[in-house]
Amino acid sequence: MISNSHSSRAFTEAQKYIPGGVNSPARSFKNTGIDPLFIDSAKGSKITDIDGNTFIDYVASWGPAILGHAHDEVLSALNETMHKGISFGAPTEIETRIAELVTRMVPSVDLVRMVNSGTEATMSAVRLARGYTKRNKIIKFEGCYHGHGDSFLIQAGSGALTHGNPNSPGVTEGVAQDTLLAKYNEIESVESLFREYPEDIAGVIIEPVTGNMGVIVPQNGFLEAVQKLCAQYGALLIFDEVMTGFRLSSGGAQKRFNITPDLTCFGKIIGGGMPVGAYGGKKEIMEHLAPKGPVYQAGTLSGNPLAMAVGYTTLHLLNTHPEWYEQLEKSAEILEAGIRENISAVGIPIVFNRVGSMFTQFFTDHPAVNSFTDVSTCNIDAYMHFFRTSLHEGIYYAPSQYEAAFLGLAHSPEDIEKTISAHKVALQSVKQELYDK
Ligand code: KE4
Repeated sequence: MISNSHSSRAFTEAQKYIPGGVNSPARSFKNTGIDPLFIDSAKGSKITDIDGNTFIDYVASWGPAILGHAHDEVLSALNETMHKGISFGAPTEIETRIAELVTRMVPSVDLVRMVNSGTEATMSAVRLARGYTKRNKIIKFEGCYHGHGDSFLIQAGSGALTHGNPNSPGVTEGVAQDTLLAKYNEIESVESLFREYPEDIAGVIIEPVTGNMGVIVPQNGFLEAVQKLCAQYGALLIFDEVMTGFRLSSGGAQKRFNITPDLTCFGKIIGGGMPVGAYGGKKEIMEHLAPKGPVYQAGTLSGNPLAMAVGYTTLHLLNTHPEWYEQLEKSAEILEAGIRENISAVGIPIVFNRVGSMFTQFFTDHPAVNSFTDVSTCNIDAYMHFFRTSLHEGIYYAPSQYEAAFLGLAHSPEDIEKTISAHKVALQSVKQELYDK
């Protein structure tokens, strides 16, 4: 076990003032058997906790840190901007620059509105879809997570799934009745909802590659079939690219899969780690937003200049270095090959899913993991033992089986080599503790 006395003390202190001692349940390390690590600093691919333990980081702030932590050019952009003031509550030109860049990187986006989180982006996109179509219902998929907006906390993934409350108390019947549930990679489940509610569905919101029940890859033609149903019934296709945006390519999953949604939600990378979300899409739809149109959405700190400076610099670097996505792909292929070699060498049942630089190791003897039902076959004890042993070996994965791991541009060949050897040690420990007994 790692030495974590300072984190434990800090956790005890935090719980006096913060519910559960954390400002987001996903970081609570619940069910891991250890107290959450309190972080002191991070640079590049490494993160260091207040006990002085340094880890190779695959959480990457849950996705934003694709450039690596505390990137020098990002820090200098922040430093330059902050001396001019922090927030004005008035438009600034950096907001226009990042908006223009987003429309260039993601061609399906004619207009984009900045908000402060992925949740705000998805909540607002759904309100816009309802206002534009004058319909009430939305379709989401079991196990997908779109933030903590009431409409989404129905069979939600990520922390809601990890902590066993996929249907959160506090969400009223009135709201829940307008959220219809489909099954990821099962197009029949979408078809039957459209047949049941042919004129009531405002939109279908989907993670084009899921990350919040672990990484699940859309199977042959699934996304295209969803898009076709949306067009057929007059519903909007909303891609939640909070996690996949600017990660799976410079234009996100929609560029990788060559699919054009009506609306796209962003978060994480678009802010480079600062609190930024955004949603955008066709001009004809987006112009229904206030002050241009009647659908209201607002925010004191939306487009905050510091956040925009960090987000713009992050996107600008990614956009001017397309070769970096090839580098990410190559690194991820090397990591995958090492992990798969360990899995067969150690001989415990694991399904490894990866798209680009996001991946999940599902501790299940199921032959494949392509659905929420498949995910439910995972051995959580095995994952948690893997997680704890990996920490001991200096590797920081998500404290949940239902999350993605993220490779970044700062992960060096040496980091990957160390990750593969640590991975083997962790698998051997899992085998010894949970399979050989
Ligand atoms: P935020 O409100 O947390 O910025 O974004 C919500 C959100 C929306 N859509 C997708 C696809 C997401 O993955 C998220 C947030 N992801 C989780 C991790 N899987 C955030 C971690 C947390 O809740 O602390």
